[in-house]
Amino acid sequence: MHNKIHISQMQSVGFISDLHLSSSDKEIGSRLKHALEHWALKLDYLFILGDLFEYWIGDDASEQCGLLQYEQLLARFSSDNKTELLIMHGNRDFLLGTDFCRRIRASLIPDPTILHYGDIPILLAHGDALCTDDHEHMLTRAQMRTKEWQKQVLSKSIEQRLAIAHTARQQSEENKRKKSMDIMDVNQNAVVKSMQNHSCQLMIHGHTHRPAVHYLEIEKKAAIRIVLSDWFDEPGIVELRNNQLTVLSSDKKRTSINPNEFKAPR
Ligand SMILES: [Mn+2]
Repeated sequence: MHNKIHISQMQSVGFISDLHLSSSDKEIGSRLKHALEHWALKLDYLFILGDLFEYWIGDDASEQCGLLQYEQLLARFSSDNKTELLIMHGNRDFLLGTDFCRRIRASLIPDPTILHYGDIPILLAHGDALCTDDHEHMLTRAQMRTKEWQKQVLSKSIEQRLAIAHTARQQSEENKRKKSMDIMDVNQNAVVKSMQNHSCQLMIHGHTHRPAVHYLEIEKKAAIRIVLSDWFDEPGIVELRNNQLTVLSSDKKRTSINPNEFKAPR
């Protein structure tokens, strides 16, 4: 998996994340179908920056989890259109694997990935790795991302894995109630460090479900962090086209950003 992607400024890119598709929610599925058929088909690249699914227990279990419908929707989209699909793991669907990606003709990209839009580097991440104040999440995350843990879990039966996912989701809901809002947001220092490490003045991520455009200063230069919206009420979409970044925020206002103002510091 390469963490650098180069594209020209002539090309168009879409960014989405946090759809949390599940068998029980048909509305987000229709929202995705509509977005694919009316918006995404006009793009050169569509980046899905994590948590496409509410949970994913292995590429062999999508039918049992009632997720085959979405898989087929994405597979059809890929075969009917020239848009390239790129998928990043979220903290819910980090078990998405190469089989799934082959079936929907997508490329799995690492978290983080640097998208070079001409000479503008854009840092793409799911966002949960930046929530460093949530020590519990960071510990679980580190454990679950090891090859050993994943191998062990994937060797269990689908029924056993479903039970594990069920418990994990219950625990996550309980933790969310107990933890303060601040703890579950990104840590500012972690954001700045990550952007500095990758020499990016522009970042796009999801995960926190707090859509916003944050202006900051890094290396004494203007920097910007765009947080993608979830899809619970409506599609959260960011588009990069003709040297213009457009955020369709949850209150339906469009924010336009000139990415050239956020070139690399050096
Ligand atoms: Mn997430």
